[in-house]
Amino acid sequence: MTEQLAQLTVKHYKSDQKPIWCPGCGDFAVLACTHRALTNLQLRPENVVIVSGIGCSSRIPYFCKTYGFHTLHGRTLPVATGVKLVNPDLTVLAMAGDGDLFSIGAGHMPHAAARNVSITCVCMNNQIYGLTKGQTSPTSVKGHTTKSTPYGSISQPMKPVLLALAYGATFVARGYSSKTHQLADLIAQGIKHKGFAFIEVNSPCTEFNNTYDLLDTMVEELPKDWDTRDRAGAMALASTETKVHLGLFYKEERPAYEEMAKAFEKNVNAFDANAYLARFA
Ligand SMILES: Cc1ncc(C[n+]2csc(CCOP(=O)(O)OP(=O)(O)O)c2C)c(N)n1
Ligand code: SF4
Repeated sequence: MTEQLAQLTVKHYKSDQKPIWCPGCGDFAVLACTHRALTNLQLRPENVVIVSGIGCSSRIPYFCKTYGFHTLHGRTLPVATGVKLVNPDLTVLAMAGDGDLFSIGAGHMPHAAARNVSITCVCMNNQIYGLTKGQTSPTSVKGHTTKSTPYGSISQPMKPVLLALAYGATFVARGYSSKTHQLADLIAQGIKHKGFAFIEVNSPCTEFNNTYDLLDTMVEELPKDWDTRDRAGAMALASTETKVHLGLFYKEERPAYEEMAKAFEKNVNAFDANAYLARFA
């Protein structure tokens, strides 16, 4: 007789740790939406791993009653990739800040996306380094004045959605902490997606870069008839947009890395190392 599993509710995914973010921090909404997405998908908490780096946003695993891995600054994606490859049955989320993913960890995004490992990567973009008290990050706007750029940032801001598309991610979306229904839905879609799913979330830092009022005037839904199969069109929009478009930019079905690696396993097991090395003797 198959055991009937109890219906899971949000409380099954919430840990007993109280988030210690500042009041109004956008990351509260990302956490709530993650709980909601997992609940909507009825994923068993013991089959979910949330991997993070270092940063305010990277505290997320503490507040989830799933498995969690608070790793090193910038190393979110390689650790998440390892977890997924060792046990492809697990649902793996990689959740980190814009600094973690696009400064010190920037070398990992292209590989995770090109390989198409089934990881849901959520970038909590507050356009600042929150944890270290508000320095300029790779996504800070030009002219942004912080302790690290007292005369204003002179760099062009990186565009996470554009980069994810250019790197070959097969699911690319953007949400906003103030639009929680949409955000929970995008995270759930990302989890269901086979392959690398990237979701940029505009998640304001109320302490060092409170952009809620500005974002409220800038966000706009992608057009209803938006073609989510058009990578070039999505890249054109992401590189030229003056609004902050929300929704699913792009989605494509492509074999996932963990599946391809599995198919390769039998060759590895049949591999005769001695015979191979003898060829070079
Ligand atoms: C190897 C290493 N370099 C630098 C730091 C210092 N550091 C900790 S968090 C952080 C940046 C945080 O910004 P972000 O990743 O955007 O996350 P947020 O705090 O804004 O959520 C930095 C530079 C570190 N912990 N480890
Ligand atoms: S410093 Fe900013 S990012 Fe960090 S918890 Fe406070 S509001 Fe959130």
